Amino acid sequence: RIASQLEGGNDEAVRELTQAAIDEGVAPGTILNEALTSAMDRVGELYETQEYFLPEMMASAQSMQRAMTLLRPLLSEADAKPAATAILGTVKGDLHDIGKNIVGMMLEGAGLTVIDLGPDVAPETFLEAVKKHSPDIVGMSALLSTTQPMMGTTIKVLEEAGVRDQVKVIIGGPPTNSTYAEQIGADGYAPDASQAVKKVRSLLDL
Ligand code: B1M
Repeated sequence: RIASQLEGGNDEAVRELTQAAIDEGVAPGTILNEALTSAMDRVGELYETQEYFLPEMMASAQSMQRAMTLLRPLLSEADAKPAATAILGTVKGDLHDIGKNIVGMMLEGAGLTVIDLGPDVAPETFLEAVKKHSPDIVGMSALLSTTQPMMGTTIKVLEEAGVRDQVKVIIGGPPTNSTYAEQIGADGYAPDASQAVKKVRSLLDL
């Protein structure tokens, strides 16, 4: 029931059913993996087959986030370790953050811990965050052709600091593509949030 309400993006029902499951003693990790995460996978598939569009996907992702506020405090390390950690940001000079936020929601839906650095993130800020949080993934978004080169600059800064090999870097946003990702030495590109989840899973063997 939680999964089907999540697929429908029914915030209140997802929250109530999640609370009911917690009260009935269902393990938080079971609720996360068997109801919420699997439903978000299904939402990703529906988006890819164009049965769902952005509003539906965002509604489900928001329902997932609300359910996570109930579950997060209960998830002990043994019960459900986060699958991985991702740092996300829109590159320096670029204030567009709607797409990045959706990517963040979908990654959280897939069980990752997401540290969102916001829009207009300088290469040095990405670097500091990598040193501080030791993430598995660094995700960069750019919407402007004028800010897209910042992605390459950011990768160079990570390389120069000797931390590039500790993370996988993925990029996205309309001016980018897989050829560009290769050119700047990123590990992957995703055209949308659902593909971003797939790319992260394949890069990290999740
Ligand atoms: Co601006 N803007 N904007 N804008 N804006 C565009 C991007 C533009 C295409 C409009 C146009 O001219 N037709 C154009 C860019 C042209 C270009 O460079 N090629 C443009 C411009 C020029 C500008 C300004 C320069 C305008 C001006 O001031 N003269 C200015 C720049 C400000 C700055 O950043 N320094 C500007 C400002 C703004 C607003 C602030 C008003 C606002 C942003 C608000 C915000 O984000 N908080 C805005 C908006 C809303 C847009 C449009 C209308 C919509 C962008 C959007 O949110 N799309 C856009 C035109 C358009 O796209 N129709 C436009 C929805 C979003 C869900 O899609 O971001 O593509 P998207 O994200 C997708 C995928 O790309 C992918 O997954 C997401 C979800 O599926 N994805 C990733 C994105 N990041 C990813 C990261 C990944 C993986 C996948 O891995 C890490």
